[in-house]
Amino acid sequence: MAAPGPPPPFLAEVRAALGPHRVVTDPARTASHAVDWTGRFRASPPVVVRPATVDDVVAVVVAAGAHGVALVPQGGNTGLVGGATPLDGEVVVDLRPLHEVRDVDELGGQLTAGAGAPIAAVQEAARRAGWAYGVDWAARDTATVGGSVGTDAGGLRFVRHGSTRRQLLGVEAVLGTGEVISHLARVEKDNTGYDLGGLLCGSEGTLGVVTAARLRLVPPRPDAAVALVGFASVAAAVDAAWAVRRGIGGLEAVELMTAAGLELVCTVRSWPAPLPTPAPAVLLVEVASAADPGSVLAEAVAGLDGVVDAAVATDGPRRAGLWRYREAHTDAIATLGAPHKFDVTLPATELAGFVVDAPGIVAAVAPRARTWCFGHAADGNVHVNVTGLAADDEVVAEAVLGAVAERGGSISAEHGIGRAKRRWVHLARTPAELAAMRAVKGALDPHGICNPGVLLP
Ligand code: 2HG
Ligand code: ZN
Repeated sequence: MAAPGPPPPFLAEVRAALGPHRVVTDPARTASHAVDWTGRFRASPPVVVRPATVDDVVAVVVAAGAHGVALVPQGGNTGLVGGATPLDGEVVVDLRPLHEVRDVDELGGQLTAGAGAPIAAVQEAARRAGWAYGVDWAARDTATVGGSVGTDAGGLRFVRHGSTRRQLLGVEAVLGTGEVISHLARVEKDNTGYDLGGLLCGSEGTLGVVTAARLRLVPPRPDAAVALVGFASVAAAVDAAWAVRRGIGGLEAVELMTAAGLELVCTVRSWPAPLPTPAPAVLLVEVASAADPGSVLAEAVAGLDGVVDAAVATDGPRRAGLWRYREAHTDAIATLGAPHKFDVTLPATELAGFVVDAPGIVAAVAPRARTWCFGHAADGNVHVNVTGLAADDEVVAEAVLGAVAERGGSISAEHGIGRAKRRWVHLARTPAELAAMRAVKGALDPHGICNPGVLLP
């Protein structure tokens, strides 16, 4: 049965404040907001509000508090854990109209981006100012700053720059109370009290609606080299990721792929195999050192154990040509049906064993499912994707997340908890930690209207 929609007085108040065209109820126009990127989480077409200003967001939150209407903030809707899907009849707050990138500080390397700005727009604004933005992933053209802050997105360059939280100098947000906190100051070093931006980062919309972020930029590194390195075993590739992390200065990325994933990508895209010699696992390594990164990389690869083949690219198009094998994984896997996604992190000593064991852990409880492992090897973060499961299957999550916890890992590296992993949060946080989170939520979202279906069990 479809969840009931928001009460008419709420709609009337929001229409009066935002203008009627900013409250969309036509199912033909709202259906795309009802399903997450994977297609696994599907709701009835929701009511979608499209605030154009921070005051609009305040009006929505205040009306929601008064009428007990739950809200789900949404940006590019590229999330992978059902964290922005209105499964319980929540009103979707579409933040894409707030997409302005402004107040670029060319000298200090900072800018302010509206929650609806795509990551690629931030990267482009940074480039025009002579800087770069340190967070990047394949969905960059669609994924937004608000979603990146909401999930504390990590991405492909975490090993170099850390996750979104590390880029965040402050946020502007409408808390669940309806109050606006705005810290978009231009200073970089500032330890005045609680880090409210850091707290909202990764809170998945459960404390308020982030409307803008002040972001730190990083020096550009146009001279880079990328290597694809084939290894004789998955364990050798993972071990090499740690050796690379310790041994190479100027490391930008270390990405793990397996033979199965690469074969799927090549089949779906009709691409040739990336390396002439077949290898059970391949690492993509990017280096951007000041002098001659190609030589630095070639020398480092020559010193690694278990290498069966390697290709190094230094010019932009060939580097992009190697990267596309990694970036195409998510889309290629999606062609097999809605995947279940587990973005887990393992301690360094456990990563290789876990990646080797993962297909067996899945097969033991779901013999017909297929398991795809890839990810950010030098962060200890592997993406375990499982296809061929019913949307509501929980047996595989229980097995995979349980195995991760047993090995001292975390069940959420960068996609957030959302709906998909909510039942298993206790594997990664103690009762005292969860109680502290609930206390924070109670203070900042006293009416319980901010994305109540996610994160906290
Ligand atoms: C990536 O690293 C993203 O490409 C998506 O985090 C991972 O599709 C996935 O599971
Ligand atoms: Zn990732």
